[in-house]
Amino acid sequence: MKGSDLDLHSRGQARFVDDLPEPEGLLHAVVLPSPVAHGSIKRLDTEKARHSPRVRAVLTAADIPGTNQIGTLVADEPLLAENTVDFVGQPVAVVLADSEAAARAALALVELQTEELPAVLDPRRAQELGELIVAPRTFCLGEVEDIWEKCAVVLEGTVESGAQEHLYLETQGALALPGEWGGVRVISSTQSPTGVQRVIARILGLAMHQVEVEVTRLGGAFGGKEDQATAWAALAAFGAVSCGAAVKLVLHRHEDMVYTGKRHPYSSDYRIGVSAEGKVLAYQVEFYQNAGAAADLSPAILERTLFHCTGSYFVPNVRATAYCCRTNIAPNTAFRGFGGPQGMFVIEAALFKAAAALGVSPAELQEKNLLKEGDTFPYGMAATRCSAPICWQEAKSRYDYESTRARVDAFNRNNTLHKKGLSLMPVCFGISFTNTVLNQGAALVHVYTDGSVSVSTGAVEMGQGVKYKILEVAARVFSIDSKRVKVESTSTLRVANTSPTAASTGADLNGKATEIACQAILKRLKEVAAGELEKEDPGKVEIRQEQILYDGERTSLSWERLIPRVYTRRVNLSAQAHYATPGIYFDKTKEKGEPFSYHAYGTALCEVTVDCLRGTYEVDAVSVVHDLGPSLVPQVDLGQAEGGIVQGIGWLTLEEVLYSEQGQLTTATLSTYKVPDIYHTPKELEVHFLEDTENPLGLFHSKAIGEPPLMYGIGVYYALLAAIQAFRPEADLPVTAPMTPERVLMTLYADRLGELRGFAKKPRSKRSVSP
Ligand code: LUZ
Ligand code: MOS
Repeated sequence: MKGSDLDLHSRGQARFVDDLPEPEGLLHAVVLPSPVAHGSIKRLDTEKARHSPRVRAVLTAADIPGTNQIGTLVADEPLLAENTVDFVGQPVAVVLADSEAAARAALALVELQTEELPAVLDPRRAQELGELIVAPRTFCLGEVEDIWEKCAVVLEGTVESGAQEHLYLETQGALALPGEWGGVRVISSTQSPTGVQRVIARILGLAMHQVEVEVTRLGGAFGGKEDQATAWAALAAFGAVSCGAAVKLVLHRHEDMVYTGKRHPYSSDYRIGVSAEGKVLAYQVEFYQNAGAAADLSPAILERTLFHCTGSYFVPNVRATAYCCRTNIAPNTAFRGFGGPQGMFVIEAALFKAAAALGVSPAELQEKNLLKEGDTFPYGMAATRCSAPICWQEAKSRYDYESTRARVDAFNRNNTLHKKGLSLMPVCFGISFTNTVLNQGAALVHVYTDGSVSVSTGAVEMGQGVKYKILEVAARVFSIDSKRVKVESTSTLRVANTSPTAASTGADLNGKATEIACQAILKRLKEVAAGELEKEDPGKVEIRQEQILYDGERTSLSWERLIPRVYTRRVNLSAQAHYATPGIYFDKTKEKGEPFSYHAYGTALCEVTVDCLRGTYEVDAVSVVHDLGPSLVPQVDLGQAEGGIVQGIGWLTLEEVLYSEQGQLTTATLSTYKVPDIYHTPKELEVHFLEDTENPLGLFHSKAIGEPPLMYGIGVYYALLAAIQAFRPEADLPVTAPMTPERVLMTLYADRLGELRGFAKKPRSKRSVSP
């Protein structure tokens, strides 16, 4: 797309926080991290560091002028540690110097003594100890207890899913510039400008109007900057106001990996009951979420797990309980899917196991229980415009499921050292913030006298392309060339009270607000045009491709000629608009409501080949049918779908986050943490957007795309499990992710590990535990 951010990226001209021209007198901030997972602070002496060359200040909690609190949902997280440290990497002090090297050199001079306290890393252990961040939540539908004995098969199992590092290309960072009257302007790499603004105001004891936060673009976020960009921006602002100088704080990759939270690991127990005909009659599940040392967004993420605990299926009797477990690792946070993937992963395990017990394929069981129009979710909402069955059938026919099945089965009969696995993975994902209040967006649109258009919204561009959707909205409403439109940076001065750009809602909420603002201006343009043309009825004026029509006939007016006339007549060429998603609500006392505006649906067919001698594997194909409605910008939607799929595959296959027993992250480098590269993307990756569908609740009838495709990656996990099952048909395979080649190998030979030298018998090695 010419003239787009992509153009700037490929030329290296896109500016991120660390690329901004450095202001005069800039100070560099570096953070002193807690070296231990849990301890009480016995001594914190900054004297020597303060007197280190070129150091301007060393700030600790004691220097904070306002309230030392950054918690968004629960007030349980200090910006700088106060009496205890609760995870390795927790910020304890910040050093400000006129060079980064000087600041780093001074770090070693800060004297920090802690007395170690017992660290808990395992969420189940935390739950036993009563270390819950919020009270457990339970979603119920029907009554599971009466049902078990009516089932032909009742199975129980445990499922483990791992953490995931966001690995945005641009690490966390901010540049803070002190302003007049004690205020501050901050350029932050955040998904949540208002969240950053609110916390800075609190930390510094300022009114929010004293704090401006601006975001041009982020080099990726994936949820990692929904809540966790805040601390770094607040530290920079704190430094800037304390020293009266510009302050830059940008984390190094290694620091970013250690200091910031990740996707939550979950440990879960399920019980599933299925009739002889293959209908799931009851499902019970307990989720133990490893929240880390502070709430961050964990309670909301926990809630989204419950909302997605039955995946794309209708289950008449459900009891799902979730525990938000406090542990001594960095607070885990939002990550594309926001707990939904963890919930869906478990029901797929239950179906996989139940299918084996019934002697049918998982696909047969999945299909029999697939959501259809009018089915009720455990939270009481009914599935409407439910395209789950259409996507499922379309995926099966478009990608020749039956013949692929036959080919895979034949391959497995004819090969002993290679096995193929096939899976179908339906996705159903609720669109809206589950916290109803966040479902609002706003826009500010200006038309300049030369006919160019400036659009500001609450949406943050993080590489996902929301900017092109908003640009398209303005161009469509005005019917002008998109080259006339510019989508501006996101600033709390231009658009206030923004929700984070998250929950796949950025384009829906802010695009709708843009549409409303443009419509308001358009109405005025039509009135002026009618006047200029000496016609009666502004309703008969139309703009089509920059030409002004009256009653369908071309007139002498064009966009370029009309706009200056509007100005001359002293009519407002600007509009501000607000959009709030209608109809949604949720009653937490009953755990029932209609929390989502709509659901996104689709199905993936996944095929893998496992080398059963080595444990290595290839993802042969991921072929998707996805219901998107009419796409607003197809390249953007395809980019989101492909990226999400590969990221989902990475979560459950390659990406393994490990901590030592002392709570040190042992996978804090790119040599120990593997993300998918081009060689690990599926050899064939096809995404077909369902045609002829409409979503009256979405932006120009389209559907949100940011998160749902990630969950197709779950299908690759179960394809791998199917391949292993083909090698060991009798085994009861553990469901533990990520399914790294190492784990594949261990699972292939789990019954013979004693014979194989070099492998520990215990599935968890001594040095590393995965919480
Ligand atoms: N953030 C949030 C999210 O605050 N609430 C949500 O429901 C959500 N869902 C997905 C991603 N981020
Ligand atoms: Mo998010 S997981 O920031 O939509």
